[in-house]
Amino acid sequence: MRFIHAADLHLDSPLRGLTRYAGAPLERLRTATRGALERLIDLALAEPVDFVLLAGDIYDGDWQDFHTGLFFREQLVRLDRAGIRVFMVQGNHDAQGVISRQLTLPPNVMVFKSRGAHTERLDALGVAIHGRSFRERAEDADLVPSYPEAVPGLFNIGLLHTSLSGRPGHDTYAPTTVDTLVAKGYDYWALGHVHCREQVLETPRILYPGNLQGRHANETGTKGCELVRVEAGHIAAEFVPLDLVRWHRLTLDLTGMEGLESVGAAFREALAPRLAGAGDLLHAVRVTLTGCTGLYALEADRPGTLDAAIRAAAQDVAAAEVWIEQVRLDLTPPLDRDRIARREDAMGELVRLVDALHADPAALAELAQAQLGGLLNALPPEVTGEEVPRLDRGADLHELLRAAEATVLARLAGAQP
Ligand SMILES: [Mn+2]
Repeated sequence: MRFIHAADLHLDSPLRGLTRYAGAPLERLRTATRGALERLIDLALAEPVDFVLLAGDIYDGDWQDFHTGLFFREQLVRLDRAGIRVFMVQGNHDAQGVISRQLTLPPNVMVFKSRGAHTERLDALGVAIHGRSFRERAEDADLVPSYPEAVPGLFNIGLLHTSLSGRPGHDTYAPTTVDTLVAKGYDYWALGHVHCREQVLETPRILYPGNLQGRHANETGTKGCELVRVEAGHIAAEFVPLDLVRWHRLTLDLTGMEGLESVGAAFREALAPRLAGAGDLLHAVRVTLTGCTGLYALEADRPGTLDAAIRAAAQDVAAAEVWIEQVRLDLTPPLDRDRIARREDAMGELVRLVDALHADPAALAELAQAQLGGLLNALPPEVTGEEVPRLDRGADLHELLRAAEATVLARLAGAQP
């Protein structure tokens, strides 16, 4: 018996904030969630598997129009023609109360109801599948107590969208505990909701496959589904990558580097191991440059220099297609702050002022509001995503202040004989 366990397809998930990057491969990013689903269906047909489990968040939210639903349906029809059944639950993103339009799904597809959990028996395969959908986005109750008891003699699978007892970066929905799941006596808990693949427990198998396709720089690494084989109650599973765009975060320490060539070389060296074995992928990379380097002065003098150096290095990568989503700078200039603070010139005055502001959060907040409040309020919503510093967050203000100091110090240092 073979089946596929996938979750969190988030079909047609909008490209939050990406449109602001000139030269972004928008079409490939936009269609990636669909392409990953096509690959999932290709895999199901090629094996072929006996059935496919989808553990919620098929959709990212209510459809803009019928195209999203029709695309999903079209892929299900391919499985229907091959006699492969699909069992699915709805999660917080595609709960019944969230999706306003309706389509009748092909006869091979079974969507578990939200009214209560129930069981689908596949006696020929010796399988019982238990599941329950979300009625509304905010499902606060533990759904597991409503799940039926395990059917003796069958391989029991629980299909559930849940945050378990909480996962960083994921909202709490249908919370439950590992102990509660284990106590049900099922053989396999096919979970959804957490976008990072995680095997929670080996026996019984409790697993999040992660989402099918990463959607932004917070969803890094290989994405795909779980291909599960069961023989005489024994589980042998493998993770199968299905993503078309793979997100990476690279942090490069430039400490001691003086030339732009060494920055490019360091980038290519750090990226190389991430590119192995995936030739047709687009790699989307967010780069953060850290460390103490004299290159800071070059960047302060000609802003954009380091960003361009990284993009140039990406052009030279022949082994794969690489797109630099963003280059973030978290550099410190090679200056002795303590010594500068004792000086009687403009640099010394600046460092003392900055120290005073770091020590007086109220004054810092007031200054930031006066200098930046109007600007931040005027930014269009596509710019003010999670990445924009928030004036009501002290940590962000200290970060801004450190960056401002570094820029001004670099300029002052550059202006000195
Ligand atoms: Mn999700």
